Amino acid sequence: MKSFLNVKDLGDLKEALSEAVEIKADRYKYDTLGKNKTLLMVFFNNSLRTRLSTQKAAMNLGMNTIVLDVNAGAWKLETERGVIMDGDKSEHLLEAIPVMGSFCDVIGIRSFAGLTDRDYDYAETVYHQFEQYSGKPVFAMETATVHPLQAFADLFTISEFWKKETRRPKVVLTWAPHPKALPQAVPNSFAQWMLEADRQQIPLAGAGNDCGIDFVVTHPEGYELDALFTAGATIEYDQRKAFEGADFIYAKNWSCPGVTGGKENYGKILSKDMSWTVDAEHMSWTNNARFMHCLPVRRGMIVTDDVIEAPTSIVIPEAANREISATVVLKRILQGL
Ligand code: AN0
Ligand code: CP
Repeated sequence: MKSFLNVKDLGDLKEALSEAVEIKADRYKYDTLGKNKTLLMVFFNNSLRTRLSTQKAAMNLGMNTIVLDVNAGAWKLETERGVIMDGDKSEHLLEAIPVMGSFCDVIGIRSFAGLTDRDYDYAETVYHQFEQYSGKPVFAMETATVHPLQAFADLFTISEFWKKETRRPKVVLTWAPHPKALPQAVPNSFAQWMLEADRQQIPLAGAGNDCGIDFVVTHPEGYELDALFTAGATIEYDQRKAFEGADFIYAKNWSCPGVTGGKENYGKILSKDMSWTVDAEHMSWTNNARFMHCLPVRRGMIVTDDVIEAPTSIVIPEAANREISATVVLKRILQGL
Protein backbone atom coordinates (compact mmCIF):
# COMPACT_ATOMS: atom_id res chain seq x y z
CA MET A 1 0.00 0.00 0.00
CA LYS A 2 1.41 3.39 -1.07
CA SER A 3 -1.31 5.67 0.27
CA PHE A 4 -4.00 5.40 2.93
CA LEU A 5 -6.78 7.95 2.73
CA ASN A 6 -10.01 6.15 1.89
CA VAL A 7 -11.65 2.85 2.82
CA LYS A 8 -10.99 1.54 -0.70
CA ASP A 9 -7.23 1.68 -0.01
CA LEU A 10 -7.65 -1.33 2.29
CA GLY A 11 -9.62 -3.39 -0.24
CA ASP A 12 -11.37 -6.37 1.34
CA LEU A 13 -12.59 -5.26 4.77
CA LYS A 14 -13.13 -8.80 5.99
CA GLU A 15 -9.45 -9.45 5.40
CA ALA A 16 -8.47 -6.15 7.06
CA LEU A 17 -10.59 -6.95 10.12
CA SER A 18 -9.10 -10.43 10.43
CA GLU A 19 -5.63 -8.85 10.31
CA ALA A 20 -6.78 -6.56 13.13
CA VAL A 21 -7.87 -9.61 15.15
CA GLU A 22 -4.49 -11.25 14.45
CA ILE A 23 -2.57 -8.13 15.54
CA LYS A 24 -4.69 -7.69 18.67
CA ALA A 25 -3.94 -11.29 19.70
CA ASP A 26 -0.20 -10.71 19.19
CA ARG A 27 0.73 -7.13 18.49
CA TYR A 28 4.44 -7.94 18.17
CA LYS A 29 3.97 -10.71 15.60
CA TYR A 30 5.67 -8.63 12.87
CA ASP A 31 8.27 -6.98 15.10
CA THR A 32 11.11 -7.34 12.60
CA LEU A 33 9.21 -6.10 9.54
CA GLY A 34 10.17 -2.49 10.22
CA LYS A 35 13.84 -3.01 11.10
CA ASN A 36 15.92 -0.02 9.95
CA LYS A 37 12.81 1.64 8.58
CA THR A 38 11.83 5.10 9.77
CA LEU A 39 8.37 6.54 10.18
CA LEU A 40 8.08 10.32 10.08
CA MET A 41 4.91 11.66 11.69
CA VAL A 42 4.17 15.24 10.61
CA PHE A 43 1.69 17.16 12.75
CA PHE A 44 0.25 20.48 11.58
CA ASN A 45 -2.37 20.16 14.39
CA ASN A 46 -2.66 18.90 17.95
CA SER A 47 -3.09 15.23 18.79
CA LEU A 48 -3.07 12.86 21.73
CA ARG A 49 -4.42 9.50 20.45
CA THR A 50 -3.04 9.60 16.92
CA ARG A 51 0.41 10.58 18.14
CA LEU A 52 0.61 7.85 20.80
CA SER A 53 -1.14 5.04 18.94
CA THR A 54 0.71 5.49 15.66
CA GLN A 55 4.08 5.72 17.38
CA LYS A 56 3.23 2.59 19.39
CA ALA A 57 2.16 0.82 16.19
CA ALA A 58 5.50 1.67 14.58
CA MET A 59 7.30 0.32 17.67
CA ASN A 60 5.23 -2.90 17.47
CA LEU A 61 6.63 -3.38 13.97
CA GLY A 62 10.23 -2.61 14.96
CA MET A 63 10.36 0.78 13.20
CA ASN A 64 12.11 3.95 14.29
CA THR A 65 9.96 7.05 14.52
CA ILE A 66 10.54 10.78 14.15
CA VAL A 67 7.78 13.15 15.23
CA LEU A 68 7.72 16.61 13.71
CA ASP A 69 5.39 19.21 15.20
CA VAL A 70 5.41 21.77 12.46
CA ASN A 71 4.09 24.54 14.73
CA ALA A 72 6.55 23.85 17.55
CA GLY A 73 10.09 24.43 16.37
CA ALA A 74 10.02 23.97 12.59
CA TRP A 75 9.96 26.89 10.15
CA LYS A 76 6.55 28.31 9.44
CA LEU A 77 5.48 26.73 6.16
CA GLU A 78 3.77 28.30 3.17
CA THR A 79 1.40 25.85 1.49
CA GLU A 80 0.00 27.94 -1.41
CA ARG A 81 1.83 28.16 -4.74
CA GLY A 82 2.41 31.45 -6.50
CA VAL A 83 2.64 33.64 -3.40
CA ILE A 84 5.33 36.22 -2.66
CA MET A 85 6.69 34.99 0.63
CA ASP A 86 7.21 38.36 2.31
CA GLY A 87 5.23 37.46 5.45
CA ASP A 88 6.06 35.29 8.46
CA LYS A 89 6.43 32.00 6.54
CA SER A 90 10.08 31.12 6.01
CA GLU A 91 9.87 27.95 3.96
CA HIS A 92 7.63 26.48 1.29
CA LEU A 93 6.03 23.08 1.74
CA LEU A 94 7.26 22.16 -1.74
CA GLU A 95 10.90 22.19 -0.51
CA ALA A 96 10.07 20.94 2.96
CA ILE A 97 8.29 17.80 1.69
CA PRO A 98 11.14 16.29 -0.35
CA VAL A 99 13.55 17.16 2.48
CA MET A 100 11.31 15.31 4.95
CA GLY A 101 11.08 12.41 2.51
CA SER A 102 14.85 12.06 2.39
CA PHE A 103 15.04 11.11 6.10
CA CYS A 104 12.34 8.44 6.29
CA ASP A 105 10.62 5.51 4.59
CA VAL A 106 6.99 6.24 5.45
CA ILE A 107 5.18 9.52 6.25
CA GLY A 108 2.03 10.07 8.32
CA ILE A 109 0.32 13.44 7.95
CA ARG A 110 -2.05 15.31 10.25
CA SER A 111 -3.30 18.37 8.46
CA PHE A 112 -6.81 19.57 9.36
CA ALA A 113 -9.16 21.44 7.11
CA GLY A 114 -8.66 25.21 7.15
CA LEU A 115 -12.49 25.51 6.97
CA THR A 116 -12.32 28.66 4.83
CA ASP A 117 -11.83 27.39 1.26
CA ARG A 118 -14.01 24.34 0.62
CA ASP A 119 -12.46 23.51 -2.74
CA TYR A 120 -8.91 23.63 -1.33
CA ASP A 121 -9.86 21.41 1.63
CA TYR A 122 -11.91 18.89 -0.36
CA ALA A 123 -9.15 18.59 -3.00
CA GLU A 124 -6.91 17.27 -0.14
CA THR A 125 -4.25 19.61 -1.48
CA VAL A 126 -1.69 19.17 1.33
CA TYR A 127 -2.00 15.36 1.43
CA HIS A 128 -1.62 15.03 -2.33
CA GLN A 129 1.44 17.29 -2.27
CA PHE A 130 3.05 14.87 0.20
CA GLU A 131 2.10 11.96 -2.09
CA GLN A 132 3.56 13.71 -5.10
CA TYR A 133 6.75 15.28 -3.71
CA SER A 134 7.96 13.05 -0.84
CA GLY A 135 8.74 9.97 -2.92
CA LYS A 136 7.51 7.85 0.03
CA PRO A 137 4.28 6.07 0.95
CA VAL A 138 2.02 8.40 2.93
CA PHE A 139 -0.98 7.88 5.16
CA ALA A 140 -3.60 10.14 6.70
CA MET A 141 -3.51 10.82 10.44
CA GLU A 142 -6.61 13.04 9.88
CA THR A 143 -6.35 15.20 6.83
CA ALA A 144 -8.67 17.93 5.55
CA THR A 145 -11.61 15.61 4.83
CA VAL A 146 -10.88 12.15 6.25
CA HIS A 147 -9.66 10.27 9.33
CA PRO A 148 -9.34 6.67 8.12
CA LEU A 149 -7.24 5.32 11.05
CA GLN A 150 -10.09 6.42 13.33
CA ALA A 151 -12.81 4.92 11.13
CA PHE A 152 -10.93 1.62 10.83
CA ALA A 153 -10.60 1.45 14.63
CA ASP A 154 -14.31 2.33 14.94
CA LEU A 155 -15.38 -0.44 12.57
CA PHE A 156 -13.12 -2.91 14.38
CA THR A 157 -14.56 -1.82 17.75
CA ILE A 158 -18.13 -2.29 16.52
CA SER A 159 -17.22 -5.73 15.18
CA GLU A 160 -15.75 -6.70 18.57
CA PHE A 161 -18.78 -5.49 20.55
CA TRP A 162 -21.30 -7.06 18.18
CA LYS A 163 -19.78 -10.45 17.52
CA LYS A 164 -22.15 -12.40 19.77
CA GLU A 165 -25.34 -10.95 18.27
CA THR A 166 -27.39 -12.71 15.62
CA ARG A 167 -28.66 -9.74 13.60
CA ARG A 168 -27.14 -6.72 11.91
CA PRO A 169 -26.60 -3.67 14.14
CA LYS A 170 -28.21 -0.27 13.74
CA VAL A 171 -25.43 2.33 13.91
CA VAL A 172 -26.35 6.00 14.26
CA LEU A 173 -24.00 8.91 13.59
CA THR A 174 -25.38 11.92 15.44
CA TRP A 175 -24.30 15.55 15.24
CA ALA A 176 -23.98 17.26 18.65
CA PRO A 177 -23.19 20.86 19.60
CA HIS A 178 -19.68 22.26 20.11
CA PRO A 179 -18.38 25.80 20.79
CA LYS A 180 -15.73 25.77 18.03
CA ALA A 181 -15.99 25.01 14.32
CA LEU A 182 -14.71 21.48 13.71
CA PRO A 183 -13.81 19.66 10.48
CA GLN A 184 -15.98 17.02 8.81
CA ALA A 185 -13.15 14.49 8.56
CA VAL A 186 -14.33 12.15 11.34
CA PRO A 187 -18.00 11.94 10.28
CA ASN A 188 -17.00 11.72 6.59
CA SER A 189 -14.75 8.73 7.21
CA PHE A 190 -17.11 7.08 9.69
CA ALA A 191 -19.93 7.24 7.11
CA GLN A 192 -17.66 6.05 4.32
CA TRP A 193 -16.47 3.04 6.34
CA MET A 194 -19.91 2.07 7.68
CA LEU A 195 -21.43 2.18 4.20
CA GLU A 196 -18.57 0.20 2.69
CA ALA A 197 -18.84 -2.42 5.48
CA ASP A 198 -22.51 -2.73 4.58
CA ARG A 199 -21.72 -2.93 0.85
CA GLN A 200 -19.18 -5.68 1.51
CA GLN A 201 -21.71 -7.43 3.76
CA ILE A 202 -19.26 -7.67 6.60
CA PRO A 203 -20.49 -10.41 8.91
CA LEU A 204 -20.61 -8.54 12.19
CA ALA A 205 -23.47 -10.71 13.38
CA GLY A 206 -22.69 -14.00 15.09
CA ALA A 207 -25.15 -15.93 12.95
CA GLY A 208 -23.04 -15.00 9.95
CA ASN A 209 -26.07 -14.91 7.65
CA ASP A 210 -27.38 -11.45 8.48
CA CYS A 211 -24.53 -9.23 7.44
CA GLY A 212 -23.70 -5.57 7.16
CA ILE A 213 -24.85 -2.51 9.05
CA ASP A 214 -28.01 -0.38 9.12
CA PHE A 215 -26.47 3.07 9.03
CA VAL A 216 -28.36 6.27 9.86
CA VAL A 217 -27.06 9.85 10.04
CA THR A 218 -28.90 12.48 12.07
CA HIS A 219 -28.18 16.22 12.25
CA PRO A 220 -29.95 19.58 12.07
CA GLU A 221 -30.73 20.90 8.60
CA GLY A 222 -27.75 22.52 6.88
CA TYR A 223 -25.25 19.94 8.22
CA GLU A 224 -25.60 17.51 5.29
CA LEU A 225 -22.26 15.79 4.67
CA ASP A 226 -20.81 15.48 1.17
CA ALA A 227 -22.49 12.69 -0.82
CA LEU A 228 -18.97 11.59 -1.71
CA PHE A 229 -19.01 10.00 1.77
CA THR A 230 -22.70 9.47 2.57
CA ALA A 231 -24.30 8.31 -0.70
CA GLY A 232 -26.66 5.48 0.25
CA ALA A 233 -26.98 6.49 3.92
CA THR A 234 -30.35 7.12 5.55
CA ILE A 235 -30.57 10.75 6.72
CA GLU A 236 -33.07 11.34 9.54
CA TYR A 237 -33.55 14.92 10.75
CA ASP A 238 -35.55 13.83 13.79
CA GLN A 239 -32.86 12.79 16.28
CA ARG A 240 -35.32 10.85 18.43
CA LYS A 241 -36.54 8.79 15.48
CA ALA A 242 -32.94 8.12 14.47
CA PHE A 243 -32.05 6.92 17.97
CA GLU A 244 -34.99 4.50 18.23
CA GLY A 245 -33.72 0.92 18.15
CA ALA A 246 -30.07 2.02 17.77
CA ASP A 247 -27.35 -0.41 18.90
CA PHE A 248 -24.46 2.05 18.57
CA ILE A 249 -24.60 5.82 18.98
CA TYR A 250 -21.60 7.59 17.42
CA ALA A 251 -21.63 11.25 18.48
CA LYS A 252 -19.58 13.95 16.78
CA ASN A 253 -19.74 17.64 16.06
CA TRP A 254 -18.90 19.01 12.66
CA SER A 255 -19.17 22.45 11.07
CA CYS A 256 -21.25 23.22 8.00
CA PRO A 257 -19.97 21.10 5.10
CA GLY A 258 -21.26 23.70 2.61
CA VAL A 259 -23.25 21.14 0.65
CA THR A 260 -26.73 22.60 1.07
CA GLY A 261 -27.34 26.32 1.49
CA GLY A 262 -24.25 27.35 -0.43
CA LYS A 263 -20.48 27.17 -0.17
CA GLU A 264 -20.36 30.49 1.73
CA ASN A 265 -21.53 28.66 4.86
CA TYR A 266 -18.66 26.17 4.66
CA GLY A 267 -16.90 25.77 8.01
CA LYS A 268 -19.48 27.85 9.89
CA ILE A 269 -21.36 26.96 13.05
CA LEU A 270 -25.05 26.92 12.10
CA SER A 271 -26.41 25.62 15.40
CA LYS A 272 -25.47 25.22 19.05
CA ASP A 273 -28.78 23.56 19.88
CA MET A 274 -28.17 21.83 23.21
CA SER A 275 -31.21 19.59 22.72
CA TRP A 276 -28.86 17.52 20.52
CA THR A 277 -26.46 16.81 23.43
CA VAL A 278 -26.50 13.06 24.07
CA ASP A 279 -27.88 12.57 27.59
CA ALA A 280 -29.53 9.70 29.46
CA GLU A 281 -32.92 10.52 27.98
CA HIS A 282 -31.49 10.28 24.45
CA MET A 283 -29.91 6.92 25.29
CA SER A 284 -33.24 5.68 26.70
CA TRP A 285 -34.69 5.91 23.15
CA THR A 286 -32.13 3.34 21.93
CA ASN A 287 -31.80 -0.42 22.20
CA ASN A 288 -29.44 -0.04 25.19
CA ALA A 289 -26.92 1.31 22.69
CA ARG A 290 -23.17 1.53 23.17
CA PHE A 291 -21.90 5.10 23.16
CA MET A 292 -18.95 5.95 20.90
CA HIS A 293 -16.91 9.10 20.21
CA CYS A 294 -13.46 9.46 18.64
CA LEU A 295 -12.27 11.78 21.48
CA PRO A 296 -11.32 14.41 22.49
CA VAL A 297 -14.86 15.11 23.62
CA ARG A 298 -16.37 18.10 25.42
CA ARG A 299 -18.56 16.92 28.27
CA GLY A 300 -21.79 18.84 28.72
CA MET A 301 -21.77 19.83 25.03
CA ILE A 302 -21.52 16.57 23.05
CA VAL A 303 -22.37 14.13 25.84
CA THR A 304 -23.26 14.25 29.53
CA ASP A 305 -20.96 12.84 32.24
CA ASP A 306 -23.36 10.02 33.11
CA VAL A 307 -23.59 8.77 29.51
CA ILE A 308 -19.84 8.81 28.84
CA GLU A 309 -19.15 7.16 32.22
CA ALA A 310 -21.88 4.50 31.86
CA PRO A 311 -20.92 0.84 31.32
CA THR A 312 -22.42 1.16 27.82
CA SER A 313 -19.80 3.78 26.88
CA ILE A 314 -16.99 2.19 24.84
CA VAL A 315 -14.91 5.29 24.13
CA ILE A 316 -11.79 3.92 25.88
CA PRO A 317 -11.61 0.52 24.09
CA GLU A 318 -12.42 2.45 20.91
CA ALA A 319 -9.41 4.73 21.47
CA ALA A 320 -7.21 1.76 22.43
CA ASN A 321 -8.04 0.13 19.09
CA ARG A 322 -6.27 3.00 17.34
CA GLU A 323 -3.05 1.09 18.02
CA ILE A 324 -4.50 -1.92 16.20
CA SER A 325 -5.72 -0.02 13.13
CA ALA A 326 -2.40 1.82 12.87
CA THR A 327 -0.41 -1.42 13.21
CA VAL A 328 -2.39 -3.08 10.39
CA VAL A 329 -1.99 -0.05 8.11
CA LEU A 330 1.74 0.36 8.78
CA LYS A 331 2.27 -3.38 8.32
CA ARG A 332 0.59 -3.22 4.90
CA ILE A 333 2.71 -0.20 3.93
CA LEU A 334 5.93 -1.92 5.07
CA GLN A 335 5.01 -5.08 3.17
CA GLY A 336 4.71 -2.97 0.02
CA LEU A 337 8.12 -1.26 0.33
C1 AN0 B 1 -10.73 17.23 15.82
C2 AN0 B 1 -11.86 17.11 14.83
O1 AN0 B 1 -13.02 17.29 15.17
O2 AN0 B 1 -11.59 16.78 13.65
C3 AN0 B 1 -9.98 15.94 15.99
C4 AN0 B 1 -10.79 14.74 16.31
C5 AN0 B 1 -10.03 13.48 16.23
N1 AN0 B 1 -11.25 17.65 17.12
C6 AN0 B 1 -10.98 18.82 17.66
O3 AN0 B 1 -10.31 19.64 17.08
C7 AN0 B 1 -11.52 19.08 19.03
N1 CP C 1 -9.26 10.62 17.87
C1 CP C 1 -8.11 11.27 17.58
O1 CP C 1 -7.62 11.23 16.45
O2 CP C 1 -7.57 11.93 18.64
P1 CP C 1 -6.31 12.91 18.59
O3 CP C 1 -6.77 14.16 17.87
O4 CP C 1 -5.99 13.14 20.02
O5 CP C 1 -5.21 12.25 17.85
